[in-house]
Amino acid sequence: MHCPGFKCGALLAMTFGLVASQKSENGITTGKKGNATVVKDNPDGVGFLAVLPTRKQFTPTPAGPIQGVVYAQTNSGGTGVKYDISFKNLPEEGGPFVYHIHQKPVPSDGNCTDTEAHLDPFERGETPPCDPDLPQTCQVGDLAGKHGAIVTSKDNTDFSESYTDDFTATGDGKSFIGNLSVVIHYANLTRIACANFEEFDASDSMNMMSSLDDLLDMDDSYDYGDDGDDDGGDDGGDSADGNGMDGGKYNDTY
Ligand SMILES: *[C@@H]1O[C@H](CO)[C@@H](O)[C@H](O)[C@H]1NC(C)=O
Ligand SMILES: *[C@@H]1O[C@H](CO)[C@@H](O)[C@H](O)[C@H]1NC(C)=O
Ligand SMILES: *[C@@H]1O[C@H](CO)[C@@H](O)[C@H](O)[C@H]1NC(C)=O
Ligand SMILES: *[C@@H]1O[C@H](CO)[C@@H](O)[C@H](O)[C@H]1NC(C)=O
Ligand SMILES: [Cu+2]
Repeated sequence: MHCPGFKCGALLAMTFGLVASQKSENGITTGKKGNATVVKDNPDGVGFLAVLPTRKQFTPTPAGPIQGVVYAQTNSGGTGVKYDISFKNLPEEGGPFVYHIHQKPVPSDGNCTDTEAHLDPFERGETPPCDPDLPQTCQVGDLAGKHGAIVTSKDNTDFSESYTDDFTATGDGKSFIGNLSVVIHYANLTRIACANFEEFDASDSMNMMSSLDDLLDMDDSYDYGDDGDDDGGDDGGDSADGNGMDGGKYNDTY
């Protein structure tokens, strides 16, 4: 093809725009940077633990803070990451609850909004929702989308699950989770609670799922009964800035 330089540039930009579009020909939505890649070189023996704050949470829920851990460790053989998840005291209503790895850590004031959007290095975006049958087309951080949302009932407000996710990384790289955070949301996406991953070695002894209770016991300040029988609101008095976090104000869209 023959054309003056600046026109070729425009043509190239248009072509690139088309190639980089999120829709593939068969109607499957993928990231602007393609499908997520399977991470095969996760370093042996590396694990990260996120522990939800036991005394208060970003958006107060009627029964008091969700207690829980997400433990993420290199899967055997180095391909993918094994997740062991246990949440207790989820709200009875407002689900199915979703949870994700977000792209920023939680700041020291515990503000879940500041974790920003999901870990999404392939720029896949929010819509349409993740198809769990094609996890490589989903946002890397969309754990609930790929592995299932959380359903609770009056009789069961606990959740535990283990699975392997092939697309997250415990070593360096764009899908690295180690300095990031986990956020739990109501079905309407309001952020309820969040926690940072911290490096944690459980390879010696612990079975993470059975150690949740031990972990919570280790926190001497754990005493959620105090808040459980009040009006369910955040009683500003235990908030350092007296500013009380009112969940209704944070209608985040991630
Ligand atoms: C992404 O994966 C889907 C499902 O396997 C496939 O149809 C699509 O062509 C892939 N897209 C890219 C850009 O590799
Ligand atoms: C989101 O859902 C929760 C639980 O049902 C509710 O309390 C809250 O008001 C809802 N927020 C919005 C913005 O709809
Ligand atoms: C998180 O780690 C990645 C990879 O090491 C690095 O590129 C990124 O800057 C880190 N982000 C923060 C907020 O520390
Ligand atoms: C949390 O952070 C957001 C965004 O930075 C801010 O608008 C909001 O006021 C903060 N909430 C609290 C309770 O500090
Ligand atoms: Cu999220």
